[in-house]
Amino acid sequence: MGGVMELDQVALRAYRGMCLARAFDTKLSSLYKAGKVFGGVFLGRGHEAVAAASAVFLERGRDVYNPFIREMAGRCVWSDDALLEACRSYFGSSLGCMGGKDGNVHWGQPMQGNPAPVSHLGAMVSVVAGMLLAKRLRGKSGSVGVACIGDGTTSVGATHEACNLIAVEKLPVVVVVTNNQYAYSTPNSSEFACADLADRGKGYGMRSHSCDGTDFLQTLSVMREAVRAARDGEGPQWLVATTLRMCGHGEHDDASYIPAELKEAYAQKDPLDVARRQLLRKGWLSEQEADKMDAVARDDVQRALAQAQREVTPAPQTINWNSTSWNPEEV
Ligand SMILES: Cc1ncc(C[n+]2csc(CCOP(=O)(O)OP(=O)(O)O)c2C)c(N)n1
Ligand SMILES: [Mg+2]
Repeated sequence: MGGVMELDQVALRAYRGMCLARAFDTKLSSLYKAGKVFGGVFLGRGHEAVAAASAVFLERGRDVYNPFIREMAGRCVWSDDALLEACRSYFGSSLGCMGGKDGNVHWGQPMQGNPAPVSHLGAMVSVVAGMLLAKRLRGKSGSVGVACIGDGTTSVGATHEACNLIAVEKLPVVVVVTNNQYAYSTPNSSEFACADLADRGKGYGMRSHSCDGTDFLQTLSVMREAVRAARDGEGPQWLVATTLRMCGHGEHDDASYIPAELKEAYAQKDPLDVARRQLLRKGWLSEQEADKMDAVARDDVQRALAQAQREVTPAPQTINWNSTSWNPEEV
């Protein structure tokens, strides 16, 4: 999909996903603070450019996309029903793809190539590897898998085992590492001792890419090359995008451990603002169109939330507690 689209169309698709995600995050945060959401709320503020880029070069049905907790922008790019599915998950609609049994971000549609993420950091990287290996064994070629992880997740044993397997098997996987400089409250300096996370990919034998995750067009261009290389059979790719989580780990966390100067520096380069400026400068979007896109995104969020909240919640006595049935032979 992304491969045959012109860069202006790709960029607009990605930016629309970013607007939807930001509008969703803003609304969800206020609902959480008003006590209207049960359980945790996890946002992707500051991650929108890399999240949108991680999905925009993929095709639902052919490729494998594994977002994690901060990839709402990527989910919105990947599928048109993402907003409604996210609302259904948070508000427990039994019509959602998880039957209303999740509660926040662990939803997916494996039949479309989007396995539902589990909480255990790093565990999904091997799932993406397995799905790509299965495609290879069935003689299917041309598919790419994207596994989204964080800086902290690069230090988990499960990540290491999966990345080693991906590299040894030369699977067409792009491991997208969003380095938001913290794993919960632990800063990079206490997470790893190597100079640059990009070196970890080289250590596995993957080609390594780096970008400034607040720079929308740079992130798109680096991601495009990584996905192209994986799709063209050049082997696995490792991509590190640096940004800052412009919120707490979840909305229960005030992120007071992030120095004020760092927060201020990143507030000046909010990925949404940077993307808008870049699109205006390129002439791919006018001020009016950008404002309209924002307004439409806010309306879409209101509508999806209203619909999900009207839908019936599961009845614990009668529902089927097995996970949604799916046929791994068809994935
Ligand atoms: C194996 C495992 N250990 C610990 C946790 C608890 N935990 C959830 S998210 C998180 C931080 C993840 O940091 P990072 O990978 O940098 O992603 P970010 O939240 O910064 O986007 C931790 C420690 C977990 N879910 N799984
Ligand atoms: Mg992190």
